[in-house]
Amino acid sequence: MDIIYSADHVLHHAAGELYGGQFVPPFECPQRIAFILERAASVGLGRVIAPDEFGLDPVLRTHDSGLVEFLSSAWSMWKKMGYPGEAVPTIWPARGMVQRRPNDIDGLLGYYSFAGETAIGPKSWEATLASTNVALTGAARIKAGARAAFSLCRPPGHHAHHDLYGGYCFLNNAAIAAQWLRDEGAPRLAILDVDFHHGNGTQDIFYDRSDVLFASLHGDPLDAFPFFLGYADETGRGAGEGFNHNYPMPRGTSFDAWGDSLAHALDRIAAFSPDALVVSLGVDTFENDPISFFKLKSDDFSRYGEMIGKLGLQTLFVMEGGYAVDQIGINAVNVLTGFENA
Ligand code: OKP
Ligand code: ZN
Repeated sequence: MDIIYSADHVLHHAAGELYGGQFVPPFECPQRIAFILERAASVGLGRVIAPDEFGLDPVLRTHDSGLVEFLSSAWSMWKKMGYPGEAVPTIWPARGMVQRRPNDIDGLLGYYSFAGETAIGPKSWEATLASTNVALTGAARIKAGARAAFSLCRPPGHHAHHDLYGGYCFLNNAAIAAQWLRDEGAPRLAILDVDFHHGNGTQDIFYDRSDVLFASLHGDPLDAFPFFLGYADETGRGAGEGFNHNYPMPRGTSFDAWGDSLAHALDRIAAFSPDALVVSLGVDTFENDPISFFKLKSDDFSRYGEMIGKLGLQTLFVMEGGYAVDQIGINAVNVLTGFENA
């Protein structure tokens, strides 16, 4: 399958992530993508294609215009304050406070985020737009009839809500791609999120809709980021009731149980009979991932790629997380070759 890739991802390379009470080098780093690209080349996965420009229209079909305006101007507002470091939020409109948009950049950072680990740098917005164009270009391949495409997105997207950024994500690439396919005429889409973390942003965006089914397999939010969404009883709202499926799983989950959840999710997707499938592909379910607690082995990624392939749906893979950088290429590409071998 073709790989859609933009070198512009390197424009987002924060110096620090707030973790364990310190600023550490971010787990979500540019080398992740280099390793995946290298592995894809070494197995001959497919051609590497540059993204087309889609502009802001498809972004605004999915995201709040206030968020988009904020993200595009955050760095210049931050610099005007004369701050020495990168832009990070330090206050949020929590319980008992008002949800009212302030003017000041420190207030805006909290108003438009749900978590504080993700630093905004001088060119983070440019990298974010490139990442979204990578996803949209993959979606265009699917529209054109391709069996599959791999959008090698960075920064990732699945944590970005309609009007919130956080968890390394600014714009929700998978959601924007799915909405674009809807707008181009596909009546039903399914999104399967296999990243270790709950796809809270994707759930938020489609929660009240019956035309986009969402299924997410993830670490139980009682014990894992993003903590405040992703429970099994979140099944959709209004017309969307029954079209949201969460599979939270405990610490130490290995492929036996994880694969059972996947089989269950795939049954629900098959029963929904979507026109195409978008996979939020995070490989932080790996046993050696530094910030996650599942126990999948490299071979398991091939096995589940094959399970996804057996659905027989046109499939857009959108890269999300995965922080065991040395093995990220093997694990991500195993999913894709497993899919192709189905
Ligand atoms: C992004 B993606 C764990 C800290 C978690 C944020 C994780 C964001 C994951 N102790 N920090 O879903 O891979
Ligand atoms: Zn993740």
